[in-house]
Amino acid sequence: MVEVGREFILPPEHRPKPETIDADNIPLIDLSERDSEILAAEIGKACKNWGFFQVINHGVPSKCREKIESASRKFFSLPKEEKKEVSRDEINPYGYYDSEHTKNVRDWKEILDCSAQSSTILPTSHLLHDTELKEFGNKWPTSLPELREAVEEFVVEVEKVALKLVELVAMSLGLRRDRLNAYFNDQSSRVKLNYYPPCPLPHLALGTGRHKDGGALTILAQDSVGGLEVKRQTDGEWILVKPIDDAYIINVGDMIQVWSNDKYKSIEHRATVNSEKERFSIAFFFNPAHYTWVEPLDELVSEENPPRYRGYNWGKFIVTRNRGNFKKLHVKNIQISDFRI
Ligand SMILES: O=C(O)CCC(=O)C(=O)O
Repeated sequence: MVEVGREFILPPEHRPKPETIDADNIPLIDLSERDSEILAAEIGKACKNWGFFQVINHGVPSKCREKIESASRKFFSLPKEEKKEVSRDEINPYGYYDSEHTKNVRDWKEILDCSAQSSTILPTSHLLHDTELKEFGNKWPTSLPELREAVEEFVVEVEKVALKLVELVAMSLGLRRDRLNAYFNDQSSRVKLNYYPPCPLPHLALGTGRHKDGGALTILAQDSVGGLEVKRQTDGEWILVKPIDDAYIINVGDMIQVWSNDKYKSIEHRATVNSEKERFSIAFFFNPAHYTWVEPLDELVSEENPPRYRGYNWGKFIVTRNRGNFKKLHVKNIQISDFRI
C-alpha cells in the first residue's frame, strides 16, 4: 500500500468532508449563442454570483481534447526517471514535478507545466529590486513527440475561447469589447497537466489544495471522475463541479477581480482525490505579459467607488506564487488580499 507522508496531511479545518453536499451545478453557458449582449449578460451574472461557470459549444474540437488527454495519460505513465528528465526547477517554472505545494501543504499529484507560447519571459527572482528577466522554454520527453504536438494544438484552440471570454467579460462590465485584449499581446499563459493518483487517505489530503488563480481567467478540462470543488459565495460550502462531457470549466482569476474593483471575485477552489480512481485534468491559465501593471481599471473606479487595490507587477506576483508552489515555505503564500487598500 502507498504511504501518505505527513507533508500531505491537511490541518483538520481544511480537510475535505466525507460527503459532498447535494447542490446544483455551477452555471452552464452555451457559447454558440450568437447575440453577444445576451452572452455577456449571462457571463456577467455567473462571474458575479459564482466566479465559475461551464461552457459548451465552445468551438474547441473534441479531437483536440482527446489528443491532449491521451498524451497526458501516456506522459504520466512513463517511468519516473524519464519524467524527471524534463523536471521543472526553482527558477524555471516549466516541466514535470511531483512535489507541488499549495499553501505550504504538499498536493497529492504529479504535474507537467508548459509555457503556452514557445517561450515566456519572466523575472528570475521574486525580489522587487532584482530586475533580471529570462526567457523560459518547454521541456518535452523525447519518447513522446505527440505530447508537444497535442499541447501546441490545444493552445491554439483554447486561446480563441479565452479571448472571446475576456471580450464578453469586458462587455459585461460595460467596457469596450476589446478593452482587455492588449494585455495578452505578450502573454505568459500556461498549460498545466494534472495527474492525481488514487490516494489511500483521501479524507486527509487534497490533490490540489484550496487556492485562487492569480491570472485573468482559467479554462479547465476535467475528466469524468470528478473532484473539483468550488467554494460557494453565499454560504462558504464546498460544491462539487459535476463533470459534463466535453465542457470546459471557466473561472475568474485574481486579475479580473482587481480590474473590476471587486465586482467579480476570484473564488477559492480545490481538487479532492479518491482511493480508487486516478483522475486527470488540464488547466489553461490565461495570463498577460510579465510587465503588466495590474490595478483597478480607471473606468470602473470613481469617487464613490475608489480603487480597492494598490497596483502590482504581474511578473513578480507569479514568480512569488511559483516559489511557494515549488516547496514548503515558512511564510504565507502571496495572495491578492495582500494588495487590498
Ligand atoms: O484538477 C482540478 O480540478 C483543479 C486544478 C487546479 O485548480 C489547478 O491546477 O490550479
